[in-house]
Parts: sequence; structure tokens; C-alpha cells
Amino acid sequence: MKIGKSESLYSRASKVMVGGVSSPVRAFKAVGGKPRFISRGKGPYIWDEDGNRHIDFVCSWGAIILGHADPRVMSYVRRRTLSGTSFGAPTKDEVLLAERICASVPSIEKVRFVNSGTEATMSAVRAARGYTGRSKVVKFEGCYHGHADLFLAKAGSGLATFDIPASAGVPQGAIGDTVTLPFNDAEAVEAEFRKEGDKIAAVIVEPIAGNMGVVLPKKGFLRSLRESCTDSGAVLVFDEVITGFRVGPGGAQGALKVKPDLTTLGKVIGGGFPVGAYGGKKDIMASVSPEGPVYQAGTLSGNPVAMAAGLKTLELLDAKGYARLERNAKALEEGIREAADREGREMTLNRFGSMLGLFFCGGEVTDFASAKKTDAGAYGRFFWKMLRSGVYLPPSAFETLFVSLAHGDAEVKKTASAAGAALRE
Ligand code: KE4
Repeated sequence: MKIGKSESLYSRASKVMVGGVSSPVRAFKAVGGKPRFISRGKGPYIWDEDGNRHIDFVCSWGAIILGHADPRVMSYVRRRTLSGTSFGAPTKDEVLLAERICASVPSIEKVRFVNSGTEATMSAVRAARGYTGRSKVVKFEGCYHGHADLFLAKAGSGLATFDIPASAGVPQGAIGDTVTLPFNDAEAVEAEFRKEGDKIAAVIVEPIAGNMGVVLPKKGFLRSLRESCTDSGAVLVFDEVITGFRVGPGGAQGALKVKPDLTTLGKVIGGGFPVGAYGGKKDIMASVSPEGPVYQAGTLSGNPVAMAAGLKTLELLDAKGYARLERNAKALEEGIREAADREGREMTLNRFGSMLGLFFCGGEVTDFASAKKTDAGAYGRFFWKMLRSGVYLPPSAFETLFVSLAHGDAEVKKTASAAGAALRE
């Protein structure tokens, strides 16, 4: 496989960009080797600068749910860009997208657009703190809510990948009010509420965790968070930056029937453009400026091009589409599981809809501790064998494989067969 152009771009990038990348996990540090520089995408495929075609299961970390360069989204976005790209003023598509989000996500009565998942989660927590007048925030080990200071304690995604319990540059004061508990441990949450429930402003959780690999909530876990927050007046925040419109039109809260007070969104709602959103109960959102005293702002928030891409994407996500995502993701899971069984390899696959987590271990993976015990080295070897077979997996064991609507039988079959060969160590 020729990789000269990617290598030369990486060497140039490394001279002028930190780590040669714009986000750490892209640097392939967790799996070793050098990143591929991608030139284009179409449907389930991406091509690197050397012309190698890959079936893409990163899908821009979940943002690309229809497949790359969907012609219907592209033509709508092209028309939009020809009329101007940013005005710093309200636009019609912003309202249409907000109306669609409020109509689809059970907990969202009012929404605010921002430019990333990080902005969404940090603003949601600020709104919760402003609304309750409290400071403490409960999060969970292995969950990742972006890189705002208060979240960078025992987080998932890149921090788990690089095994960084916390980040440098984050003063104790910034995380002093953050309590991090084990995911799926309802007793630990109840004990925390017994101890300091009246000081807790918010509990923030990925309802289906996608940043320590995929880890599903145990039966009753989310319900117990709901009850603890209701009883104490704390705000329950579902971070649905990944799961929002990914696992269904109502996100994880719609699928799992647990209603938070605030929800954060990103990725899918921007159709591949920079976007984030937070929203929820009217009385909580009324605390946000200009209605209330919680300040939050953004030059490009509600950017017309991102709104257009998001609106068209959501319009194209119907029941038939979600059924197709489920069918193909299930077939992928079964294909890889059968390959592992055939090759006598111990693998645990966790899946929810079109989110799939692959772990090299024998037992269940139900929290960060069990995820960290899995064999990340085996994942790295598997990653490279799959990449050489034309299958592009997330370059870290602590991420999620995403299936898009463009992935079909051919891509599933090719991936399962490549997995069989890759597992034949
Ligand atoms: P961004 O600021 O990266 O747009 O979103 C932060 C965020 C918030 N909440 C959840 C549940 C998330 O998964 C993310 C970001 N996801 C990672 C991948 N797991 C982004 C990839 C990266 O950091 O390069």
C-alpha cells in the first residue's frame, strides 16, 4: 500500500501543527504508526492522498450518518453557501432546525446552538449551575464531554487513549467541584447524593457511553440518576453529542425512555459541519442570556451553512433509515463475532444501534475499569491489519465504530472477511 504522500504531509504538518494534527486522537499514537491524510469521501468510503480506498467506520467520529458527500445534503449546502456563509444574525434554517430538534428530542423545549460538543456541555453545566445556584458536578469515569476544564478528570476518548487521568494546565480550582464516579454504579451515585445532594448542580452522563469503547447502561442505572436528581433538585444532563439522532430520532433518551432535564447535541445535527447544541426544560434554559443571567455566546453559533447541512441531514433520517442502520450494524457485529469465534479469539462486542465497540478480552465490558483491562495492543495490531485490508477503524480502543446509511451488504461482508484474516494472528 503506497503511503508516501500521507507520510510527506505528516512530516510537513508536524513542523507547523502540534502533533501534526488538529485533534490528538487523529495522530494514531494509540495504535502506533503515522496517520493517513484523507483527500475525499463518498458514501461509506474515504480515499487517502495516496489513492488508497478505505471503508470508513470513523465517520468523522459519528457526525457522518448518511455517508460522505451525500448529494442531497451537498446540493442544499452549495445553494446556501452561494447566498453567503455567515451573518452573525438569526436565519430561517436555524429556526427550522431548532423546531425539528424540539419536536424530536423528548426533553428539549428550548435549544441554543453553539459550535462544538465541548461548548454544548460546558454551557449546559453553566446553565445548571446558574439555575440551581449550586457548584458540584457529577460525571462518570470513561465518559468524555469535550475538553472544558471541569470535565478533564478521568475522562474517556483521547484522555483514556493516552491514559491521562487529568490534563496539565487545569488548576485544581477548575475541577475541585467535579466528582467522578464509576459508570453504571448506581450505589455510588446514591451515596454521593446522600452525602452532598444539596450541593450538586448537575449530573452529566453519556446515556450510552461511546468514549471508552461502547459501554451500555445497566438496567436501572439511568433511572436511578433520574430519581436522585429529581429528589435533590439537581439537573440531569444527558450528553447526547454522539447518540443524538444517531440511535434514533429521540436519541438515547427516546430509545431508553429516561428523560433528562438538559440534553447536549453535536455531530449528526451539523451533517459534518462544526455544530453543537444544548437545550431542555424551558425554565432552566430561561436562565441563559439574553433571557437570564447565565452568559454564553458565539460568533458562529447557528452558522447558516452548518444549519443547512444539519437540517437536510435530519430530514433524510426517517424510520426506514434507522431500520437500515440497525440491520447493517447488527450484520457487522455478527460478522466480526463469527470471525473471532472461528479464529478462537476472545473479543467482546458492545453495540447499540449503529454504535459498535470492539474489545479484545474475554469478559463483559461494563465500565471504565473493565474497558481499561482489555488488550489495547491486540486492538492496535487488529487496527493495522484492517487498515491494510482497506478498512479504516477508529485509531483507539476507546472509541466507537460508526455505521452510516451508506454502508451496505458489500461493505459489511468485506469487513467481516477482513476481520477473519486480521484475527488469524
Ligand atoms: P467536540 O468538542 O469534539 O465537538 O465534542 C466533544 C464531545 C462531547 N461529548 C461527547 C459524548 C463526545 O463524544 C464528544 C467528542 N467526541 C470525540 C470522539 N469520541 C471527538 C473526537 C476528537 O476529540 O477528535
